[in-house]
Amino acid sequence: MNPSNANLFAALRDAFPPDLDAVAIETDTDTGLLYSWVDLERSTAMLANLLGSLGLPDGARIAVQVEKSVEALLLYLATLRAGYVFLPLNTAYKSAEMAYFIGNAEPAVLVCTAQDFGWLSKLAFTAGTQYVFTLNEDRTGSLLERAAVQPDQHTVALRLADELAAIIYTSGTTGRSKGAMLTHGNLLSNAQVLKSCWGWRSPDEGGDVLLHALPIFHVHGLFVAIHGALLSGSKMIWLNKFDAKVVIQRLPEATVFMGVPTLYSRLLAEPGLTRQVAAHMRLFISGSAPLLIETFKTWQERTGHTILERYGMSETAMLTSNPYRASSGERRGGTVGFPLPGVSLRVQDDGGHPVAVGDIGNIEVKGANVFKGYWRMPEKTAEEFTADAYFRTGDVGKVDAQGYVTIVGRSKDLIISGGYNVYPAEVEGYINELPGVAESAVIGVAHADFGEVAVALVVAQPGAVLEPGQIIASLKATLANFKVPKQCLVVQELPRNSMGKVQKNVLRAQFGKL
Ligand code: MLC
Ligand code: AMP
Repeated sequence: MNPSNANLFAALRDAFPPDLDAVAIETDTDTGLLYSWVDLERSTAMLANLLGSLGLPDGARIAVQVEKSVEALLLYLATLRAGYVFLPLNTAYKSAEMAYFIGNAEPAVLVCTAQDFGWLSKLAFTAGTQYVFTLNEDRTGSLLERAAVQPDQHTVALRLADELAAIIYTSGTTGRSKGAMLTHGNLLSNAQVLKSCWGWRSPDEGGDVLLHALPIFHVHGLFVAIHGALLSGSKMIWLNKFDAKVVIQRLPEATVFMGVPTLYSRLLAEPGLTRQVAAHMRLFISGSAPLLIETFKTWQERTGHTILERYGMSETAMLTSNPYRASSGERRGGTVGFPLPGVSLRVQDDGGHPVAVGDIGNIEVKGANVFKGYWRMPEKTAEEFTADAYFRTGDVGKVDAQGYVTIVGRSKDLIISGGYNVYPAEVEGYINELPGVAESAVIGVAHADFGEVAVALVVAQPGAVLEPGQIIASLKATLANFKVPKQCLVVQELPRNSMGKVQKNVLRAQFGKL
């Protein structure tokens, strides 16, 4: 490797194990495909050569909205390798959301499924995208056809640590999504810290096997899980979709599993989850949303394993983690552990002063993992950083005398549903545009499966009659399904404070038990 090359791919490839013919990824499709490390090397070279042949400008964005597949992962790695910027998009996003992302990011290349090619290519070409390729879950499509005729050797593009590797869109508090710009340095530094903190084992240390069941268009499945496995030369068992029964079936072959809390509660609902099937496991990690203490305890009782909970976000990758090694402390349920090495984390009051140990305040962070800013939103970026360069996470929490961090809430109006973020402001914006709607408020309500789900309270315009089922159906046609309120209620008015602001706490108290 060129030591001056800070390209994340170079570091990941450097960690490939000596036996390149060994299995790197095993899928769980009916065909049970095996990909060796040589396959990863050659296929990312071919895809990177394809991207390189297109004459794209430096910093070009490669937007990708495809179903999860190993080939989608290869495309991510090839984008890094070629030095372009990866822009993954949730497959749940519909046309209005996609129009915004494409218009805002102006990707040079879009990769989508053949099924969506018609409408998405029209949208992309109108926005100035030069190339639209297709990639389907069954490995068909123009992307792989075009890559198949490319050479299988490729020199990794030279990148500096502060050059962009990926843009991850996070929904916006004001309804506008913001693209978090993550650099090669952000991602690599975080991956290296997690490799050491979570004790990832290279093949000569006995090896790890990651059972990968998360989507790969967000930080958790794409960065935390995949970088961990690749940086330690570990094999992955690759599931395109989460299915509790299949996860339990494959657990005896795995050593590491990562999930959002919904995955853990769905696994607990399966009688097949026993100590015996989990006996070979080294580590269960949870994050992206609060893990209920009941889930933490029941998991311990059923499997004999203590889930390690960690905390992070799209803008920062991982920030804190419960200890992996007993010598560093116990894994404490209800907490997200200690700040990771290299992360400075502080709790401030609304006036920007530190709170006393154990007191609640706003969590602010600094470190090599913290993103470069929001794509083309310098004012928004400036707002989210303090004068001394700490990033305001929007999470509210406390740090106890031993240093354990607990997240107690959020100052940002955000609902986390099954590990996906739903910004009420965005959903309200869509509801308010529907005929007959005067105004609306979207709140988060506790839910046994998703932890929290969105519920809408809607006020009709004078004389209008609103049909809740119709409102939900209209939203389903335009918005990603996970953002659509699971319930909609028509109310006479919304409670407001003296400033005229809707009092969501009052609504949560009134409707929170729905
Ligand atoms: C699916 N639905 C959801 C939903 N997922 N609704 C609310 N919240 C969700 N998360 C909808 C479906 O569209 C469907 O609607 C209905 O709910 C039932 O769906 P399902 O079949 O039960 O869902 P399933 O496909 O099994 O998906 C559930 C899930 C998935 C939990 C497996 O949501 C998931 O993979 N979540 C993980 C998200 C994740 O990776 N987050 C990490 C973000 S990174 P209908 O109307 O059709 O019935 C991050 C940073 C960090 O946060 O710290 O990690
Ligand atoms: P995202 O923008 O999708 O990356 O979501 C990041 C947000 O998820 C954080 O700001 C937190 O609010 C939340 N989050 C992540 N991990 C945890 C956790 N372990 N406990 C509580 N909240 C979490």
